[in-house]
Amino acid sequence: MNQLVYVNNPANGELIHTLQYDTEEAIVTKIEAGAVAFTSWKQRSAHERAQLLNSWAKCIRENRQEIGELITLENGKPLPEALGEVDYAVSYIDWYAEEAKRIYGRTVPAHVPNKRITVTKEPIGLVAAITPWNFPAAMMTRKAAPALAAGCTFIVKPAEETPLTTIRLIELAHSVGIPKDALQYVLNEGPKVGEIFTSHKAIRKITFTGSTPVGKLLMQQSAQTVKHVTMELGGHAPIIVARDADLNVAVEQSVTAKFRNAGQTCVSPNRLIVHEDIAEEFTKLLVEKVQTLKVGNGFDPGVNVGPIINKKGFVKIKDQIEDAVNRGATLACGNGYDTDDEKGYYFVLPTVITDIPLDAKIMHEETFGPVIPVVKFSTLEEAVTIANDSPYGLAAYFFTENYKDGLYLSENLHYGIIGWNDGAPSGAHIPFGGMKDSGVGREGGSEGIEPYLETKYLSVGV
Ligand code: TXE
Repeated sequence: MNQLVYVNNPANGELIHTLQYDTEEAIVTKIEAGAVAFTSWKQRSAHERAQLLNSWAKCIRENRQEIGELITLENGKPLPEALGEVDYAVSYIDWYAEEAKRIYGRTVPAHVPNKRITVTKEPIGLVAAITPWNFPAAMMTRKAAPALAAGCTFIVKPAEETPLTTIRLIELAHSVGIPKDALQYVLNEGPKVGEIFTSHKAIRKITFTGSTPVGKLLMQQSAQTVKHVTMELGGHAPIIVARDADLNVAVEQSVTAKFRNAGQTCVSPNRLIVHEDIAEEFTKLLVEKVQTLKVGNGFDPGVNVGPIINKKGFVKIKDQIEDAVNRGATLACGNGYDTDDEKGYYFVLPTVITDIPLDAKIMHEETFGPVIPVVKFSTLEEAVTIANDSPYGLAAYFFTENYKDGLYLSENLHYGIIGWNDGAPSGAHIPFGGMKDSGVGREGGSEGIEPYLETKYLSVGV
């Protein structure tokens, strides 16, 4: 008898759906089918693959409301945000349908007259993905679309918390003609699937979005069979607010970026680093704005901040707040929870923390919750030192009207994504990814298809 997976609504703990885990044998059978499907999928023309991706995108758009509601149901984010995620997810399919037609090779001038040298690109093979629960649609399409466009076949294990969106997206793909074995999912616990995926020789690449410890483990395991890896791991984004920043813009954008998905995004700002001359005014405006945010069930109109995904996530956030308070920090607003262990839901009030020492946990650990500390700086060099004092290097933001200061910050922040007067620098057309413990590789843009391609070089004697 297969083990059951229970999918619960994080807003009230209610059971939404019950699914069966795949057995180990079933997972291996699917991997083998994916490897067989690769030989025919890669032979389809790039134009045909693009057409199928376009049909998939169209079909998801036609079912936008249903998919959005599914995301809110299993992830908890407010419905308008969930619908925005559907649009964002589809934009990756649109983009890679076009990129499929732009996979070029080149001719290299030979070093002797009687040779011709060409370099071509080929799909890597069967790709396995492991995705998180915070963007159940977008994290899947951001990986599946470039893989399929490149000519790879694809198998994904969605997060235990949010498998329903992935399953539905794959059903829609099959309904428009993407072959069943070219795009598959498996259900089982992360560690078990991780071991099977990484040890199976037919899988040539692992693409993962999730926590840094799991990413490190998957990289180690993937080394056994020398797989390619793309790792999109955690983040701990700083926002630097310079003395000359437009405070209204800085507050508006900081709040939007921070509290989206209840702070459960890898690019969520986790540290506000504000010039000492404007810190008081900035904090006042920030707290006023944060106090307008409505917390609740993502299906209720006007809700801005939904539940925390599960107890584990909640415990981490609460521990960071308590640690800050124990070290003498002040809670400028927030400091409240609505939880029910028995039912299984966890809400955290949007919280702003001030007077916090730099060695507090929240200044160094990824928060993944609707909480943000504010610290002061006096020189830009100091701001950069605080901002870079993190094992992570995914996204960093700053607000300044000064061109030279902006260049200084953008060149000295060790992050893969920089937002200058911009709290939302993501999109299908641009490379997303981080430095240091935030991962390896980029997703999106022309860079995002490269990790699914091998380079082959042909030397012909003539
Ligand atoms: O992550 P996990 P969790 C960070 C964030 C969050 C923390 C924990 O800080 O609070 O991680 O979240 C699968 N082998 N991010 O526990 O465990 C798991 O089944 C293979 C940031 O949800 O990394 C799920 O599908 N796979 C991140 C996926 O990994 C394993 C998004 C993510 O789960 C596995 C999510 C294993 N041994 C969390 N163990 C981002 N970059 O946005 C688990 N998994």
